Amino acid sequence: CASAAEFISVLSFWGPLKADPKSYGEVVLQRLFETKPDSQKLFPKFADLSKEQLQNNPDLQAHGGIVLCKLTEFLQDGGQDKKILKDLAESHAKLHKIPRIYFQIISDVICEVVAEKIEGFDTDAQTALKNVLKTFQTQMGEHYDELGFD
Ligand code: MNH
Repeated sequence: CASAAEFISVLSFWGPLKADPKSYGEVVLQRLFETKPDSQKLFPKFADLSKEQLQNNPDLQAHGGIVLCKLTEFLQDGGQDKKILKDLAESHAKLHKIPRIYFQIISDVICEVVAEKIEGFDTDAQTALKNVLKTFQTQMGEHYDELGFD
């Protein structure tokens, strides 16, 4: 589990992502779909779109913004308020039907994108982000267990 210091370390370089969630979220989703094309099929809105149609796509940018804002909320809360991820796990398991393995995949993508785009993101910060996203996945996994979903 990530320490409070690790949440603070991640927040110390999260400013650009908090300020521009749509742009970073767009890159994360595009990279997710490239890395793991299966993941695109899990989004009814995006399943049938070509790579070209995913460029400068306002829906993709909007959804990227939604994802990044929720992640920022989790970071700022320090993983304390269990309800944030309980609600997220419920919608993703029951409504969107996203197997938990995809949270591992998107976490790796987020680490990769942040390492590329954020200046001064050193190895300590990388480890902190990895651990914080591990905490995110663990907590999501506990809710998935309760819901009896893969
Ligand atoms: Mn996801 C909707 C946050 C990872 C597929 N996601 C939402 C919503 C939020 C959100 C917030 C809108 C509210 C809700 O339905 O609960 N999602 C996240 C976060 C992560 C995440 C913070 C991880 C980080 N989501 C994923 C992954 C997938 C996925 C991984 C699939 C591979 N999410 C969806 C789908 C929707 C959604 C599908 C519904 C989109 C729509 O049609 O509007």
